[in-house]
Amino acid sequence: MIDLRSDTVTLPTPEMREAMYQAFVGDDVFGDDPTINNLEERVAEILGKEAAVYMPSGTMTNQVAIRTHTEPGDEILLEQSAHVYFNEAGATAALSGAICRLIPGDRGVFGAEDMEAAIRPVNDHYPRTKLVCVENTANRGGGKVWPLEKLAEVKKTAHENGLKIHLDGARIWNAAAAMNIPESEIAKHFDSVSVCFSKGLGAPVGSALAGSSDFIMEARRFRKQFGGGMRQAGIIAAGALYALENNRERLTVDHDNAKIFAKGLAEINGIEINPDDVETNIINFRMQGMTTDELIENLNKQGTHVLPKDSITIRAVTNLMVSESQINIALDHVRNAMNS
Ligand code: TLP
Repeated sequence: MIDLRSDTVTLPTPEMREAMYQAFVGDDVFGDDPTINNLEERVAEILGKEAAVYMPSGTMTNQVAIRTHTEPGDEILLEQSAHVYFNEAGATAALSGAICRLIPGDRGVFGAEDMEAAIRPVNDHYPRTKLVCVENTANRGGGKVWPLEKLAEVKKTAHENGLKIHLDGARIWNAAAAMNIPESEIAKHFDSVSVCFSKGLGAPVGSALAGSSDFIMEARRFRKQFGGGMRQAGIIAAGALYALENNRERLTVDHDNAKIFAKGLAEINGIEINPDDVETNIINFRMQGMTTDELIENLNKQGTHVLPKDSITIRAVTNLMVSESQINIALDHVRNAMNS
């Protein structure tokens, strides 16, 4: 099976399992888990932040960040395809009572002017704009990487207008690998940063939220309120720590495989894709003469698995379980399907 549905499908390797087996653990709600403490310190160090807190999922780190930055009735600004808005089950409304205002963007990336235009003036009738969220890489944008100058402009405009700025950095590792820069060069543009270990890095569970010590102290309170306080979770944090130390550099392999897949797809009759749009490990493509459901079913039968992004677009995600030779087999499967 060639599983390109997501980079969340990766399974722990024997070495990662060994690290998890060996992990020292304790009750993390009392701050007693040495493995989680190590992980949190290491994440803060890598991102150049004062502190970090471990949580079960990227949805939780994003939503705890939003709850910590806002009060019910406040407004947050995000690009129209943001995961926080699109894929988190309405959590912003349900858990923070915050409303989302969507900014137009190009594959997940927006400009400071469009963001500034969406900030509400002070007026009793309006919600208070409190927070802007950025996603890097942009998932629904096909893994697009934010240029650093754009991040700097958005941060400057947000801070000039009294807004906080949060990064959904589920795939910050891919963005940093693609640009060949340390993650802290991206994270420095944000007040809070959410990162995931269970996507491209290949750990089985977990995410972290990083920021100032005061912010993280407050976020720990909301993690507890949202039910995210875990006990001897060093078992899973050890997988995350292993992933952090061993699987960041190899992400360029996934990016190279994504390019090979995109270029191969572009040569297949009926497939629409611009390989230049593929900057990291996510490949979005469309096709003619076949619906997404028909193509997915045909590929499933041949042993390649992808997901629909929407009713006309397919998403494939390269990951550490898929080799270059399997990418070439997956291309054969698409070719067979389009010729059937
Ligand atoms: N993304 C998943 C699905 O939810 C779509 C995927 O397969 O890509 N931020 C971003 C940018 C994400 O892509 C995801 C997961 C999350 C947050 C949420 O992470 P989890 O699944 O750990 O809650």
